Amino acid sequence: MNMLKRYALLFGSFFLLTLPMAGYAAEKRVLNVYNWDDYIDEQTIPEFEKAFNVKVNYDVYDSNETLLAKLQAGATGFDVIFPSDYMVEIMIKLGLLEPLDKSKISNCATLDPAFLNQPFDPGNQYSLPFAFGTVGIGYRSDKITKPVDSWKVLFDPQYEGRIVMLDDVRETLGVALKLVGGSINTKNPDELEKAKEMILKQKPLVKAYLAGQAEQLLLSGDAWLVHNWSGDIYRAAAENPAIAYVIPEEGSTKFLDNFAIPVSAQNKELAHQFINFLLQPEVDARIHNKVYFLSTNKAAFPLLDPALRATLETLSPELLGKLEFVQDLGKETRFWDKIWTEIKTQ
Ligand code: SPD
Repeated sequence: MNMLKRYALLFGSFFLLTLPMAGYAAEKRVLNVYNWDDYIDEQTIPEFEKAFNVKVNYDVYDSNETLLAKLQAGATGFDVIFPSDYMVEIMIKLGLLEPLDKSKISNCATLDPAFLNQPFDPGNQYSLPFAFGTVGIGYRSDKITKPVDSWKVLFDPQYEGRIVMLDDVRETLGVALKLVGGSINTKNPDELEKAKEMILKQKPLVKAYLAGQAEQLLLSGDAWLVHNWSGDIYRAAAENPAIAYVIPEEGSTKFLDNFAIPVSAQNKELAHQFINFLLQPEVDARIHNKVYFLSTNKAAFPLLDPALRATLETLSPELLGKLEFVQDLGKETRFWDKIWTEIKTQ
């Protein structure tokens, strides 16, 4: 065999040997993330993909109930999800969440203890806090000249066609419950019936029930009064100073959205790495500066925009005392769902 043939043989065998490895390397690991609408900045996913040489499929939902329905329908694709407080509790009870291995999430040390160990997940066995917010009214101060300080304004016929309510069973019935003096976590059928009647009476005034993108209607001027999550309104207010956010005097809800890994996740190792990556203070601050919900990360707090930090100062102890977490209602949830379906279909 001459020298040339020997080299050709050697090169050929090397090529054949490395082919399967190259194929393996080309097949990237995939992480499927399912998050709330408008809950991340543009940089974090590409940075994570690059740092871990993986592909992230990122999809969004607009209610806890949609997320739950997907998981219950047997969706096995999600690796990281972001359920709120009461939904964490429901998912734990249904056996839908994987216990978190904190040894793989060293950045959880940066979390503010005030947001840890909540009643919906004592000891944070299944979830870690990601964002904190409130529910209130976003409004156009250039169109509404009266003071906006009560939920009653959302029932004023003067604003017919300019009102948007959250497409959220717990929040929208919760508004009516606050007005009839009930708790947003009531199981009392009489209170619920009264709340249903109020929301049905309000329905002809409502432009839309929306959970995502409602702030766009406020920005365009198509809606003047929007029942919504705090951060979504604060983002719109940063674009148009005529937009304001208020928590009505009757009180409202507060929420904590959390990282969690479904028990059916296909890539739990990478899911832990993703949570750890997002919990880096610089990454966390960048996300929250973009989405304008409050960070639960103590180390990220000094890196937040002063205007975002100032939104926390609006929550006086008196106001905080008027805010409730939505709680799991157990079997009674079905009465709420039945009423909500009646409202939406009438
Ligand atoms: N656009 C992000 C909205 C996040 C809202 N999560 C709130 C859940 C309240 N139960």
